Amino acid sequence: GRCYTTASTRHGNHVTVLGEQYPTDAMTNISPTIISKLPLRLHTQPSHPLSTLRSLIESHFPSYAHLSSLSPIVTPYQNFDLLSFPQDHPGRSATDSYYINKDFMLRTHTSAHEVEVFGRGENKWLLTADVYRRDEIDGSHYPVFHQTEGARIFPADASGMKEVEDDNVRLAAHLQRSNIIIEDVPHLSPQNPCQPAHDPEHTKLIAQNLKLSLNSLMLHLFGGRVGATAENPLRVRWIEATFPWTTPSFEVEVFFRGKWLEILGCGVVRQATLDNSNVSNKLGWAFGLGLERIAMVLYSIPDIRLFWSRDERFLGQFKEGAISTFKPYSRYPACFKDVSFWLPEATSLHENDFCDLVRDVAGDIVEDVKMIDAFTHPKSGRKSLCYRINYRSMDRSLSNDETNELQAQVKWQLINQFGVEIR
Ligand code: FA5
Ligand code: MG
Repeated sequence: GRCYTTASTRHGNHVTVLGEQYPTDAMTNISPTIISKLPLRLHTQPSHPLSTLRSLIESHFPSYAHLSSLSPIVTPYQNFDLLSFPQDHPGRSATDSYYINKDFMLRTHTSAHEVEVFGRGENKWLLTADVYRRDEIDGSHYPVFHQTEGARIFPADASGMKEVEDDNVRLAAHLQRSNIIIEDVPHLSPQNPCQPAHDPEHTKLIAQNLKLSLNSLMLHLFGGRVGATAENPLRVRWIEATFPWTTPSFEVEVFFRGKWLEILGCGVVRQATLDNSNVSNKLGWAFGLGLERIAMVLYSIPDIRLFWSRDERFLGQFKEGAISTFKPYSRYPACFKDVSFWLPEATSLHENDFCDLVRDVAGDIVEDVKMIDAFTHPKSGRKSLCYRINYRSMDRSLSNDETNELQAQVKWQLINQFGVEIR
C-alpha cells in the first residue's frame, strides 16, 4: 500500500519530533497524534496507575538498576538487527511500526535497549518505557503502551553458576511457602533448544532462575490481591514461545478473575546479543512485561484510553504507591457512523493506515473501528471498503453535529490522503 505521510510532512520535508527536526522520506509514517504522545511519559507521572505499577515492580527488584528515561527514538538497527530479527520479519514493515524516516523509528519494545544497557556494564536492571506499535482500535489496543524490561546476566563460569544456584535455592524456598500453583514447561525442549554456544546445564540453571524470579514477581503483583489462599491459590502458566534474541523462550500467563492473561515474554539471551553487547563471557535472561494489561486488571480499568485521560474523575482516583479499584463514572452515549468508499485502481489501504487517519481526526473520541464490508467489483476490479467508526467521549456527551463534523473530516482526509471515492 501507499505510505501515509502527515500533513506537516507533505508540505515540507521535515518533521519535528521531541524538539528535533528529521528529514522525511518514503518510510515516514509517524502521525501528529503519535508525535503528541511522546513527551507524556505516563510511567513517570506521580500517582498515575502506570507509574505506581512501575514502582511496585521496581520495589521487587531492589538491587537492580532502575532506568526510565531512555528516548523512544531508536534506529531499526537497535530495535531489530542487534536482536537478530530476520530481514523479512513483519514487525519491520511500515504497516506495523512507526518510522520517522528510514533511519529512525519509535521503539516497538523495550528490548530495543538491551544491547545498550548490557554494553554499559549493567548486570541486573529494569527499564520502563513507552513503546509504539501500529494497531487496530478497540478497548484493549492503543498505539502507545508501556513495557518494563528486566534482565540479569551472570559470569559464564563456575563462580557465576554458583551465584545462580544459590539464588535459585533462596527463591525456591520463598515460593514453597506461598499459595501459588505453577503450570511449568521443561527448561529445554526440541522446539525450545539451548544455544549451540551454551552448556545445556548452565542454560537450565539460568532458565530456572528466570522462572523463579518471575513467579515470585507474579506473587508480589497479584498474590495479595486475589487473596491467594491454600484453597484459592494464584495460578501462573508457563508456555513455550519464540523470540529472535532468546532461546529457550517463554510466555507467562496469570489466571485472574476467570481469565488467562498474557503478561510477559522472556527467555535466555542468545550469544549473538551478548556478543553485540560486549559481554560474550556472561550468560543470563531477559523479560518484557506489558504494564497496561496488568494495570487494567489490578485497578479494574475497563478501557485502555483511560490511561491517557486528564479528567480529574480519572486521575483523582489514584494515589502514588496504592492499588485501588477504579470506579467508572457514567458512560456517555456512543454514536457510530459508517463510511464506504472505492479505492483508486490497483491500490490497497492497510487497516492500520485507516486507524491512524481516524485517530488523527478524532483522537481519543474514537472508541472502536471495524471493517464491516469489503468487496472487489467483478468488472472494474476496483475495491470497495466499508468501515464502522464508533465515537464516544470518556469525559462528556458528544453532540450529533460534532460527530457529523468528525465523520466529514474522516471522509475529507480519505479523499485527500488516499484518493478514494466516497460511495
Ligand atoms: C515483546 O515485546 C518482547 N520484547 C518481550 C521479551 C523481552 C521477550 C525480553 C524476550 C526477552 P510481546 O510483543 O509479546 O513481546 O509483548 C510483551 C508484552 O507486552 C505482552 O505479553 C503484553 O503484556 C504486552 N503487549 C504486547 N502487545 C500489546 C498491546 N498491543 N497492547 C498492550 N499490551 C501489549
Ligand atoms: Mg506476545
